[in-house]
Amino acid sequence: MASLEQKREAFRKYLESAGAIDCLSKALIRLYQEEQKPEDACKFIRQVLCESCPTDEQVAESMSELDEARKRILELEREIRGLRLNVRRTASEENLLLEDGFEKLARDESCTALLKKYLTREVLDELKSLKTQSYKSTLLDCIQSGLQNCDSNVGVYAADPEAYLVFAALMDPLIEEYHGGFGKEAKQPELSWGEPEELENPDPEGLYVVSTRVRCARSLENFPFHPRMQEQQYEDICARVKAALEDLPEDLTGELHLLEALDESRKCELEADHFLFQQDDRFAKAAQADRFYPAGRAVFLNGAKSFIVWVNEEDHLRIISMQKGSDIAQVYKRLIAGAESIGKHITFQRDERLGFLNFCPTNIGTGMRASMHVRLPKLQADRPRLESAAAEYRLQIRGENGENSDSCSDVVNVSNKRRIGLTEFEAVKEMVDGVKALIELEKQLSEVVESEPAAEGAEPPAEE
Ligand code: CIR
Repeated sequence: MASLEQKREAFRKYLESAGAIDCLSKALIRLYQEEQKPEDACKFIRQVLCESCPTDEQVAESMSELDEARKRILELEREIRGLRLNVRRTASEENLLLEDGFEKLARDESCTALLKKYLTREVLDELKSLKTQSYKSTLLDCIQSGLQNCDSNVGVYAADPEAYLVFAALMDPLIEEYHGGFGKEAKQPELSWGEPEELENPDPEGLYVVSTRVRCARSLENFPFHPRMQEQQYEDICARVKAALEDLPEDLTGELHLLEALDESRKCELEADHFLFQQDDRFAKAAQADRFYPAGRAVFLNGAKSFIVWVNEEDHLRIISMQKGSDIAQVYKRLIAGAESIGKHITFQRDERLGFLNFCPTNIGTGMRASMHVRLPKLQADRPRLESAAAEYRLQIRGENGENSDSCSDVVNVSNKRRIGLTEFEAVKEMVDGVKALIELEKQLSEVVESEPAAEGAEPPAEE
């Protein structure tokens, strides 16, 4: 085995024969010869050894070129995304898809979508070659979700605000049926919040109602809806909303979280608390609600998490007020304060006849959905009774976890079904009166009224 001495000698020989000693000596001699000894001797030696090493200035210049190149790559990637998503079908491709979709709906006997009911052969022929002037939206842009999903309830989304007028032959009867009567001659009343204190708490003892929520959908003027949105428009909306949220009344102030900047742990936290909107709605996805996602998507939360704003989810804006318990007056007052404050900075899209215009025809007029999570075990066990009571009081019943969720717990989500043809106050009152009636019915069905307060349930989910 070689001794340390022998190993050293072998290494010295290697350095000599490989020219390393010469090279290092030259560098040291150069340093020796320098009259003005450099402050950084190592840097001097490095530069002598590597004659082609870049100077500090050259490195700085390369770094800035790299920065520019990175920016350009991002710009080009953005341009490619835009080009890809903006490829338009030819008229004949569009026609073929409409005809195929129409046939598919006709063949599907289980399909109960309003789209199927109102897209008659005559209506299809009347609308199939029309386009909105503002954004060149077509019939297919509006019905692509319903054609892909035969199990839709409605199946239609407006591709831009003008679509409600251009495709009125389909939209009008569908709106009339969904909202339980809003005929061609009907006109949405002026915005009227009414007096929140006049709303009676339907469960003052806190025995049935777990949580209360009121939301309104709003769109910004001069923007289309998802199918015709561009990446920049999502960002512009978000910037406008951000500026408006900076002027909220003090008790509503909070933080806007951009989805693209949200780190995973914060995202999970918000998701777990149900404050973050979900991206798994296949109906909205098929209507292209995920275009350029996550561009411009954001969630605002006040400190108490009782005032929330969703930006560029299904609608440009969802303004939400919610809390545990059944104090509807307080929840509604907060909603009004938030919506009014945002409305000072943003002009919302509103039509003379149809009121506030939003992506889904179920969310126009007031755009309001007031809801309560109510513990109704007896009624939940007697679905026909629950459903007939819901129809009588113009309510929509959903599962505890929002739309398209079946309720397998005792808690049901009760909301006003119609959003157009009544004032904002009336929409909320419709829900409150309905909840009161359902509680009465539940009491009748129960021999013993449970005495344990229901209000200690989980955080109310921020369903759409
Ligand atoms: C459907 O037709 O079933 C879906 N497009 C959802 C309709 C109503 N809900 C909504 O817009 N949030």
